[in-house]
Amino acid sequence: EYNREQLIEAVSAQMPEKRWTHTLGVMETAVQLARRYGADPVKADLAAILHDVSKYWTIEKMRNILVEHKLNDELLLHDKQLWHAEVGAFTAREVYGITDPEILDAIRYHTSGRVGMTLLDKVVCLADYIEPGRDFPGVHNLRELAQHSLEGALAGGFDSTISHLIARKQIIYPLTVLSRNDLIKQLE
Ligand code: DGI
Ligand code: FE
Ligand code: FE
Ligand code: FE
Repeated sequence: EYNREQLIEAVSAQMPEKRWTHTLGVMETAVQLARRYGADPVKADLAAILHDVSKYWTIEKMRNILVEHKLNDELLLHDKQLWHAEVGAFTAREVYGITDPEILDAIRYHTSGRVGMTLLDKVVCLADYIEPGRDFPGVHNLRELAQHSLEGALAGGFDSTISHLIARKQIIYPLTVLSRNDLIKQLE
């Protein structure tokens, strides 16, 4: 069993310093958003600590875990950038002993989102977009929007990802689009 300090030590050792700084930003922002919107800040903090734990693992290691443990195999047909979320949730459970399904799902869906995102899913996914170290076109606007609309800001985050992928002629994982559409519906 890992306490919070041990978890931080173990997770930070698996990524370059810059990615750990990003993780610290996601932790801070996720806790703030959780307080604002009524999610559990302790769960938000834990999900944030672990969300990118597998981000710098080799493609082979991630592929092996996805195949060997029969995790979402549709992911294997899509961009490797998507794999660390599913592998991260698996690792949080199997290596770090996280059993809370809400925390595991927030890690699992932090990149693609999903239809019917929980409050915790939204908080972690939005924190990943707007943490203080992020810099992409429109991020200032999203930070403002995040003060009063969780779904509005998150939909804006997905719009930015999708626009970026389209501009670069990349394949969009269908769940990313479904998640974005679901958030737009929630805003109507
Ligand atoms: O891990 P982070 O960089 O903090 O952020 P993330 O997990 O939200 O996104 C990781 C990468 O995944 C990012 O470069 C954008 C990419 N991505 C997100 N959705 C899709 C995607 N790539 C493809 N090809 N398709 C998607 O739907
Ligand atoms: Fe990520
Ligand atoms: Fe994200
Ligand atoms: Fe991240």
